[in-house]
Amino acid sequence: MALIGDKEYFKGIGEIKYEGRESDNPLAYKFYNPEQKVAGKTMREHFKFAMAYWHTLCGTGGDPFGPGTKNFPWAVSSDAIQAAKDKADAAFEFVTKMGFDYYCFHDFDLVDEADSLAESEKRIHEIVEYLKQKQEASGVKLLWGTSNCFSNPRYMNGAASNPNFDVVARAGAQVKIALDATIALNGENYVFWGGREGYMSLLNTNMKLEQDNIGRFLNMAKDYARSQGFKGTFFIEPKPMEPTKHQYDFDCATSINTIREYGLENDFKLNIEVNHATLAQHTFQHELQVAANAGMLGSIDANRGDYQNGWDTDQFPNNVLETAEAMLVFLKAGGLQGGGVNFDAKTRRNSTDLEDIFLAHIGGADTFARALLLADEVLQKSSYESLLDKRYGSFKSGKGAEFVAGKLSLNDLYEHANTHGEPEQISGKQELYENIINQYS
Ligand code: XUL
Ligand code: CO
Repeated sequence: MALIGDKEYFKGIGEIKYEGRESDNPLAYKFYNPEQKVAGKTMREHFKFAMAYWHTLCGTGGDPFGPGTKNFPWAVSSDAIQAAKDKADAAFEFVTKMGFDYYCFHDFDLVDEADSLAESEKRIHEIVEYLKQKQEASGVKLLWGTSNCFSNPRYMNGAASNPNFDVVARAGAQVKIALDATIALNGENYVFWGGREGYMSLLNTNMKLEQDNIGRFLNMAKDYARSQGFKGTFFIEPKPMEPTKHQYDFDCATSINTIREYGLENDFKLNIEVNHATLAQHTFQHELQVAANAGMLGSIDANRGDYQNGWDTDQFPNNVLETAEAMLVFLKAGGLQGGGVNFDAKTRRNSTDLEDIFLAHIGGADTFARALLLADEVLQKSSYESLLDKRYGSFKSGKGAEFVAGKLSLNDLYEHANTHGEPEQISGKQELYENIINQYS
């Protein structure tokens, strides 16, 4: 492989190809066929699959009960820049071998943060120059960049929502540098996930000031990026909790309110993560639908949670039927606006072979592909759409249509109810809808 640099980290693994569901090759796609057209677009275009730098290259499997278990061969140099370059080599080898077109990063996934802001900025500049070359050589692109304003202890009380202005300013400097990096790498979007933007106790919190400060901060970031020629979309990534108890960007509905309240609706959309939806007690498809209704279905962080526990396990997607319900929303909304499907997911702590990272991403891509095919078949071939249409048929004509057109008053409803007697009992037919999904699986 000429494109991947001098060293090869994933030895013995070549390009992952589509071989179809009859294939027994674990290192092949069974359903993700990048050039196959579904509903007018290739799968590659629909999904814009991306690798997440943090899980795939940085996360060695540490948890509160023990250290990391994964010995990444790119994480050996004690020189920060050399280590960053090795990691970049591994990243581009991986993305290229997967046949993906995109990657995503936090600033300090790329290179370790230094002791001072100035030195950190220097390091980021250096690695960005290197990444530019890697992008050019491989054709791999940056789906989105972001800044990690949650790991460093200085952000323990928040970043943009910190009660201390000095910390807010420090977060601003970090976002400026991350925006510069994203723009230099032709990043297509920029993400804000507010892991520490929220509170642990209302007793010590001025919620109104903190939220207004976030609004000011996001506007500043947007204005700066636009002044530097950034044409992409900004995404807020909702999450209800973890690490903070009450995160301000709780779910899509809350985040849409933030976007509208602070006048950001022309520039911001949502990046929706499966496990964040479930932590908010919603389904993923619910969150996609809320975003789509607001014209803000921007991007997806693909993963899944675990039904038996209540935290962000970030497992790779593997539930076809659930993902198919999400793909119904996805297709009916006309896909994503600007974003793609980023695997914000990690292999388990005891999955220690480098090959496991490939198997995990193959499984995730196949789950989305199979779900897309299923959803498309349901829309094309089944009675699903006509059933749904019929369910709301009463709004198509007569008084129902006048109601939708805004032509009725409450008195008109009163008159209608008085002349029509007890409404007919009409079944919701949920089981029939569920059976239709199953039929095409
Ligand atoms: C955390 C999470 C983040 C964001 C980017 O749960 O999803 O990795 O995607 O900061
Ligand atoms: Co995420």
